[in-house]
Amino acid sequence: METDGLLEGCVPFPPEFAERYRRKGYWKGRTLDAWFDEWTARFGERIAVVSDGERVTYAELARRVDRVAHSLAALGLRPRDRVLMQLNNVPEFLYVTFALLKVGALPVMALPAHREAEISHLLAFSEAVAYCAPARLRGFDYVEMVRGIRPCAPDLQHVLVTGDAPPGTVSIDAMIRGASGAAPRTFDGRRPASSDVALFMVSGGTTGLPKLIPRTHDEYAYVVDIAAETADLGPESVFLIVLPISHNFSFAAPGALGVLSRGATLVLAPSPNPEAAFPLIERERVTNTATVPAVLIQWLASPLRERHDLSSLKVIQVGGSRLNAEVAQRVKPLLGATVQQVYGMAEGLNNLTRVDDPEEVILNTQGRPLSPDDEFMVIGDDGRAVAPGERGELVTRGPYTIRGYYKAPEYNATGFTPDGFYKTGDLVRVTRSGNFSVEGRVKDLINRGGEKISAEEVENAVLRHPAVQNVAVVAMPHPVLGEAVCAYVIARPGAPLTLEALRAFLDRAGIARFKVPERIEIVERFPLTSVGKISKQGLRADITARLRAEGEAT
Ligand code: OOB
Repeated sequence: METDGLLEGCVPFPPEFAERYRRKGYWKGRTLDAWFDEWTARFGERIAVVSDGERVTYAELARRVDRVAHSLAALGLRPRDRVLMQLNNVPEFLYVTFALLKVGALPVMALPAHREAEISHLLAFSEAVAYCAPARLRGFDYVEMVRGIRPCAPDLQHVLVTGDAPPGTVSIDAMIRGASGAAPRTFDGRRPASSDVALFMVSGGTTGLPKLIPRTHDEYAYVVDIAAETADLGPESVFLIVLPISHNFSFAAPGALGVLSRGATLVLAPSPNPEAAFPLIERERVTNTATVPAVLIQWLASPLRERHDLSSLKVIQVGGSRLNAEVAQRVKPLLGATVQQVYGMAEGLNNLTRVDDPEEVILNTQGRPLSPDDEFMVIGDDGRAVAPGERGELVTRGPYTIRGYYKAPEYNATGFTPDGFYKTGDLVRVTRSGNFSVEGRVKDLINRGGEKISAEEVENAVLRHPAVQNVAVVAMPHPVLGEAVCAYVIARPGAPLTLEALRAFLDRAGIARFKVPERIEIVERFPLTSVGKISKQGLRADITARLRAEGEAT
């Protein structure tokens, strides 16, 4: 029996669109877990995942996923239960994710860097019944964190951990070994329909706290399939995951799902540093990977490049933030691989340059949409399409772009056009070759090396500091990350504030480290726009000028 309709709180595709996407064969009417079963049956003895020296075949992957799924069902997980996922790049991420899909429960993809502030919001907002994380990672105790925020998460019943499971938590390792005591059982509850939500991505957010992005089986499977096609993945491909696997780029553009759909091999790196990534590329003869520009710059600059054989690399996808053409140009000579620019978003639309595009396109543009039915417009301030080649905001709809965020009717009313186009908040230009050039944005966020930070969210946290009268958070230029966080603060009279004090305060408040300002400027007043709002443009110009002057001074 299938679940009825779409999960409450989600915005459906209008029937005429859904019908078209099915008729054209984009939506195949199959759930992700059913598709997973096809892969594992077909690719049985091939190597699916390599991690920390362990090699797991597709057949073994299927067995482990089954064991975890039985254990999850025995714990009482039901279809449509939400489960917050905060695992790092370990195979357990795949076991639990596919097991949840089998049970019909819905993973919510948080990032390992999220802390109390984000996790308590995500647990509460998604009404998660379970939370899944490493017990400890890089000196941070996730179990202790979740204990502290339990009062904010009334629905939370189970904490599932990798590594040594402290009392009161459930060991994922025991589930995998089939030692959790779970009796084999079929998942006899209602089965998800392919048109229903499969999982939630988390938005970087432009307003306050992160929003949830519901992705359905049909449309997610479609974009994974065409992304794998466009990235030219085949059974011989070896794909290295260096960015967090729960991010849409690593997971589905084509990412882990695309790799497994082709019978290829996934290699999981614990970190994107050259020290971790290069030996894996050499040992596993990695052919493909996906990075953000900040990581790529690090790779290009690393002396370790000379000490490892990276000649197996064929394609390096680069996305998440704007890649500078000068950097792009050094990739082929120094790393021997072709760049594939990826301009994507967790909300849907994926744009890629194609590996056989002319060099000019590969170096200078962020690619073009994947599906023939991706529709887009580039609009001006008046909401109308700009002249061809002019800059404007990109709005889009199509067979794998959401029609609304989860339980966010007010935001959805402004975040989408009346005819269902998602407003990306990105300023783009369509080049003569028909590709996008991403040239800025209208949304108020900072893109720190691909990590999206809502200015408003950081401002709200800074405002709680007793020495702060008012604050405006803006992006400042950064040579490697592209952008970093700068806070302009009007301090309360007689209350001095240092960067160190502010950072310590925000750490204690439990906001993710990557969002904490790297610089503060104490000012008397903010520049204002003609309508009297704080001029963020003015502040960005100010910090850019200050940094330039300091650079010249040294
Ligand atoms: C990816 O997804 P998100 O959801 O973390 O961030 C989306 C935003 C875009 O709206 C744009 O502002 C920016 O990130 N962005 C880029 C870019 N790729 C993403 N800006 C300039 N150049 C690029 N190549 O970041 C994401 C999702 C799937 C695949 C790749 C990236």
